[in-house]
Amino acid sequence: MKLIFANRNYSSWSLRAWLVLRHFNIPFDEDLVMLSGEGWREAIRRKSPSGKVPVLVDGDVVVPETIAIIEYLNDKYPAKGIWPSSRVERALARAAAAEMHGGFTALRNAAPMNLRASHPGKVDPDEVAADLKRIERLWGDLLSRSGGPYLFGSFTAADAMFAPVAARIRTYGLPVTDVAAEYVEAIYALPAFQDWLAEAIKEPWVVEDDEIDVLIARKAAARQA
Ligand SMILES: N[C@@H](CCC(=O)N[C@@H](CS)C(=O)NCC(=O)O)C(=O)O
Repeated sequence: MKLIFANRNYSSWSLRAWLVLRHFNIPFDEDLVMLSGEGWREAIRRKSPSGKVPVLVDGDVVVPETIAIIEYLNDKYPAKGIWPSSRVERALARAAAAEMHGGFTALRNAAPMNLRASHPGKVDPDEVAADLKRIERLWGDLLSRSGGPYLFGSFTAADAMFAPVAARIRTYGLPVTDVAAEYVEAIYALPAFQDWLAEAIKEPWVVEDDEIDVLIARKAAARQA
């Protein structure tokens, strides 16, 4: 089995799928593609039917889309506990994952994942306030239900889905409740997350579209135009 994924520093969707594979000790090979450089989009399109990563390749089976990858892994390794074991908790976990997949666009656009960076104060809190409020509520409800440290007690795919949000909160020093801040620390404490981070910070590549200083400069130029 092989996971095709992009720059560890920037690729939030790659991180999610990779965390599930690594945390649940599923053997896989890695195929790293770039999100920058000459012809990068075409290079991804040659490997990915959707033109996006991550993509899981298992023999003849080619699975794009993070949620589909997680479900494929859950079907293939039902004993691993990728989703919570109870039906009710599985429903809540899948709902949280779906909400993450389809939403929080203000946060995702205003605060791109950039693991090696530290940019406190560079994201306008008003731009992300509504998304953060919902995330705090969602995390708070699930953590008080489970007792933590992860959303359903032990780490599941729902946590993998939110790991990039935890990283954004840390990188941009976003103001969150103590409960949410503690959950961010729990994500950072996960050995699989630390493994990814250790490689991410070594990467030399810069993706300008995901650099907050570039985005701030572009906004200022647009205002002046
Ligand atoms: N809906 C996709 C989103 C994947 C995605 O947007 N991946 C980004 C990298 S984090 C990508 O491939 N971008 C390349 C592009 O948009 O051309 C999923 O759930 O996996």
